[in-house]
Amino acid sequence: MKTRVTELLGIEYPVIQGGMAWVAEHNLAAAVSEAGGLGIIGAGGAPAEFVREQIRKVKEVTDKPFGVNVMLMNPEADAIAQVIVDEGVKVVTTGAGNPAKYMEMWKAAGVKVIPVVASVAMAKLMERGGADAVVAEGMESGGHIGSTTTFALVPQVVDAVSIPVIAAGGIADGRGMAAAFMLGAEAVQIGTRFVVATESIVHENYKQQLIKAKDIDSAVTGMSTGHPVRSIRNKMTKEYLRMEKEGADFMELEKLTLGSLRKAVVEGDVVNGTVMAGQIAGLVKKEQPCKEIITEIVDEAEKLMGNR
Ligand code: TUI
Repeated sequence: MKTRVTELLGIEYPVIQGGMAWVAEHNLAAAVSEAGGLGIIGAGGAPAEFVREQIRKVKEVTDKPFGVNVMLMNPEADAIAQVIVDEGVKVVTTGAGNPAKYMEMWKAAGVKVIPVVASVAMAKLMERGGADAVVAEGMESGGHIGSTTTFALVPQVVDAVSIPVIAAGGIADGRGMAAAFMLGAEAVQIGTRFVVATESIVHENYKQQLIKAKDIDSAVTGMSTGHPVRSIRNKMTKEYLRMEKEGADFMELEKLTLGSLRKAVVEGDVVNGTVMAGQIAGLVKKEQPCKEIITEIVDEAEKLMGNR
């Protein structure tokens, strides 16, 4: 399954792990890279020095390529951008904003830059700015989302840019991967299925919540604040949506979700915490090692695409 993305990144399979805040730490990233995909450390809202330690820990266990995701709303994004250069990280993905101001320093350091985008306009802007590829992420995804579905977004982005496109949002098996390739994608980014990987350090309650989730069990909060976030419906999302309907202001809503992702991922509070997950959670049925997840997905996709 060689594509421009496997060539660009020097990886065996065109499977990239989502840069999920709190979830995508060194154990998961190293396991995905060791399995032949591209593991990603999700910097999320973490301090720059924490990200540096995570990078060093991945390097201790694997020589394979891995990347770092910079969540651009992090107040420490500038410092993290520098840590990436200092530590010789080869691949960066970005989310929740426009990485233009870091492009020059990253390109000068030989870092491959792959912004996550949710629109054609943003994809074109990133290509003009020197991006090596883009992740086109549909609103089926967990976490911070745009408003277009993967099925509509990916082919439109593919037609609009000449750099490789990586599809994300609603992909968790070989059927999804094959479908993404039919739309013109040259790799897939997968989040939700890796959350329940054996190597994922996410609290057991969080994993079970995803494993038992059905197709309609997620909700999108934050539409009114301009920061829509998809997570599994629970007491927190119900309260949030009720407050939004009543016209609560930004600060009031912020209070409800401050530290709430950590609460779910680390403490296992899946009632009051934010259990970010994609709409595809209903397809994710069991915990498996990253190697098994990747092999299963790639084998199934290859069969469907008639490669073997
Ligand atoms: O970034 C993500 N997903 C995320 S980030 C995150 S951490 C967080 N936690 C609570 C509230 C908000 C964030 C959890 N999940 N995906 C990539 C993505 N990027 N989706 C959408 C976008 C995006 C949105 C607007 C990219 C660019 C953009 O442009 C804005 C601009 O500056 O023009």
